[in-house]
Amino acid sequence: MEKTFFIIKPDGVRRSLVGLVLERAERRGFSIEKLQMCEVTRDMLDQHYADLVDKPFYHEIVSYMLSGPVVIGVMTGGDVIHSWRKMMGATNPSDALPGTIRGDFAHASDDGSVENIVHGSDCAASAQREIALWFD
Ligand code: IDP
Ligand code: MG
Repeated sequence: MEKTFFIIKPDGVRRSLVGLVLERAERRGFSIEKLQMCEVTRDMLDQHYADLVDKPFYHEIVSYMLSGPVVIGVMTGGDVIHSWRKMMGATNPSDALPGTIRGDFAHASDDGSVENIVHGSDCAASAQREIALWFD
């Protein structure tokens, strides 16, 4: 069965949206295979977002992702990688459609940060890499 890696980011935990996010996944028919609350370290974040560390906005990602505890997990199901990305919605909450997690529960910030509640692996190779990084 296909697996994807997800994070309920600090804003999701802070706003008590953990149950709601997991419920959406489970209602869709996906199974939560692993689930853990944790504090992200700078080192883990740099590895997780290795493709973004050189971006000018990376400091925004760091202060956002280190601003509080997160919930990390693995979920399984048919086409879960692509389907979970669709359920999350567009990266920028301004572009995220109603009906998606980001479109229903996030909005654009005015300080440059992009706080969007959830992460999901973007392809099979990322899912494999991220699951190994966070759970091995
Ligand atoms: P994704 O989470 O939809 O896959 P990515 O482009 O992989 O989007 O970016 C990772 C995360 O970095 C985003 O979810 C968001 O929190 C943050 N981010 C992306 N672009 C920007 C930006 O331009 N400014 C600030 N933060 C950003
Ligand atoms: Mg991404």
